[in-house]
Amino acid sequence: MEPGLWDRPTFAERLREVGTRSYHHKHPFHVLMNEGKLGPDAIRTWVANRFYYQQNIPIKDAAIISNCRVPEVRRGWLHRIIDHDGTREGEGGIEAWLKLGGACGIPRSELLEERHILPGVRFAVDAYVNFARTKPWPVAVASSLTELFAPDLMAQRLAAFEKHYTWIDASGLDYFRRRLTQARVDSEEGLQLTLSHCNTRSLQDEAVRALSFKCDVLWVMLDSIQAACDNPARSGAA
Ligand code: AHQ
Repeated sequence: MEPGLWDRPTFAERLREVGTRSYHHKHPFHVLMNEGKLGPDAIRTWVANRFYYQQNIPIKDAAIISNCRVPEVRRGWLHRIIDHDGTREGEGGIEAWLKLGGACGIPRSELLEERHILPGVRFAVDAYVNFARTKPWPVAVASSLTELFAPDLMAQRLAAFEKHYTWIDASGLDYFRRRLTQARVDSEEGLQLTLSHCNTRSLQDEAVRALSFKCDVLWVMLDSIQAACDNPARSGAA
């Protein structure tokens, strides 16, 4: 074994430490959301800006596939594009997010025109897509491992929306219900790929840095959204 190379349990622990420390479940905006303390405008600003993230997930995943020369890995990763784009018009996670927008009173056209996207959100999401385009595919896979921490957050969020945000039609929450299980499946798949294909200490270190970078992407998106909610006049996003 290469000197300094972490064994799988140690490598997995190093990755989990990043999320435990830096995942956006701790962000003040999510804390307020899960405590039911956000008003409708704040929820709508979050939904409208997160839509830009959702739209770009399949673009990011296609970038990973385009950089990967292992057919078995490409076959396994392909479902992520279909999960978001569906197999036909009106299906998939992006469509479910449009329905969430509609349930919050955001016209579909406004989401699709990216009418409310904040500069900080656009820059963070574009940085994530460019990261996936330019890094070795196992490192880009590692950046998706923020989803190891998503199921607990999704469960908290779903409970909070059902309890505190009853002005949003419950059918709009289908996306979160779907992610409860999908995030667990996807993150386990991503973890095994990372543990197997980041097979030098240098790639292991890059994978840990990739996960930290992605935690920053998610964190700064919420910083931008919270700042816009605190200063709606200046942001022009509401
Ligand atoms: O809805 C989310 C999603 O589809 C994905 C894909 C994955 C990736 O490839 O980076 N990450 C991710 C996430 C989704 N939802 C976020 C949320 O808080 O609702 C969490 C986010 C993630 O944990 O990376």
